Amino acid sequence: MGEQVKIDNLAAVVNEIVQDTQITDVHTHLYDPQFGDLLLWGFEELVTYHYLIAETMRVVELPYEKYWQLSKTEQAKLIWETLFLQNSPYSEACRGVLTTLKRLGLDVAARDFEGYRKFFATQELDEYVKHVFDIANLKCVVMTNDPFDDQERKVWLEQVVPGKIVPDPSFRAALRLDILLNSWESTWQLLKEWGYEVTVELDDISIKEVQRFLKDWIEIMDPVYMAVSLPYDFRFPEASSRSKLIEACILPVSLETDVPFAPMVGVRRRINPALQDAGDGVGKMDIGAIEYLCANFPKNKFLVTLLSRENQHELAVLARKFRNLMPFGCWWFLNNPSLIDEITRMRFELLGTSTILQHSDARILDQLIYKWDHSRRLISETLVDKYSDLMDTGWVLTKMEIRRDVEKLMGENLWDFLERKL
Ligand code: FIX
Ligand code: ZN
Repeated sequence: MGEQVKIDNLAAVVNEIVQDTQITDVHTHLYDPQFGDLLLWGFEELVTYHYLIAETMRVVELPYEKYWQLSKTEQAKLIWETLFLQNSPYSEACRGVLTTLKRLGLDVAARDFEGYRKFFATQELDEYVKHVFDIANLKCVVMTNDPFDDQERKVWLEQVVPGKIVPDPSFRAALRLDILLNSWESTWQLLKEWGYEVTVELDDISIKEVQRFLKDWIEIMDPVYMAVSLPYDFRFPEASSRSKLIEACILPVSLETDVPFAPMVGVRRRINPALQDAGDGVGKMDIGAIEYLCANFPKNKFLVTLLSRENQHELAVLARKFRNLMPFGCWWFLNNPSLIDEITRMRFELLGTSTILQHSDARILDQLIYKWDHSRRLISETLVDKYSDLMDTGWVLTKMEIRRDVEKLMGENLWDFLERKL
């Protein structure tokens, strides 16, 4: 039966296990350091995270275009002055910077902008990556890999394919397909340039050639999944190139290669274009599109996260109906303590242990430290409540069972889902 847990040390046991469990971070925008300056890291990158740009530009009078003309250091100083010194930095993105500094052993009370910059400037990147992974206690992170990004495509084709660099297994790939699926009317010409016999009309030959394009990049990247960010008004099926590409190319190749399809739905891209990456908004999607995919393609696997708070409840209910649907993460505008708490509780109550609770969405390496510090605390608190309710019924719980559950929730559910035969 294993060592039983008593109610009076439940919190300590759960917290120890949640802290000790290595995480698979299922969605990030990080890169293996061998990919060069695609990997963002360091104090100025931390402070100029697009979440903090949005928060700063709310309160300064500076015109947007003037902000973008500043140097990275000047941008960081403006954000630091505005959000951290002229206001208390308790927004989640501000707090995150300070948690990261604290976990790196720096004196947060000093408010020492120059001192923090100097600390990061003295780090040796490869050692520092290991240090960040150790602090955050990560098994691996999944990148976001876009074959349509010129700089990234060059690394894959000129360095990875010829074996000049061997990707670090701590950085797994995800084949990102926004450009293919959301802009086919222009993207088809790129594929043609690259030697794929496609036309904008997506005739039979084009369908086969897009499938070949997908399989070529799956061969190159060995992705954990194929992902796409889809707008809040995504519909499926519908009379559109995107719908045809998903049905005739993505889903058959996903089935053939056993690489799941990961629709991430709910963005309203660039509602304020002047804010660039910080200018995206959120919209509630019609969950019927996800339901149609799960119901009509029962052999396909779908990893799904949705951006609207209301959609996350609908997604959890849908996951109760379809074993080929694995919900993941508290994405973007949901990655805040109040909403992580609400969504995590709701998932425990509706899905038990059969979900992937969180991803970091880290764009900057150092963010792994705070995003996982904050989420682990919330997951631990929520689990203590759930186990306490369970023990209140007279159920006897062992430490081994808690460890088993936490390992599933923090990553094993992904790997099991990938292996599962539907
Ligand atoms: O589409 C995505 O992967 C989003 O996560 C990003 O576009 C977004 O800017 C982000 O980084 C949110 O955390
Ligand atoms: Zn993302």
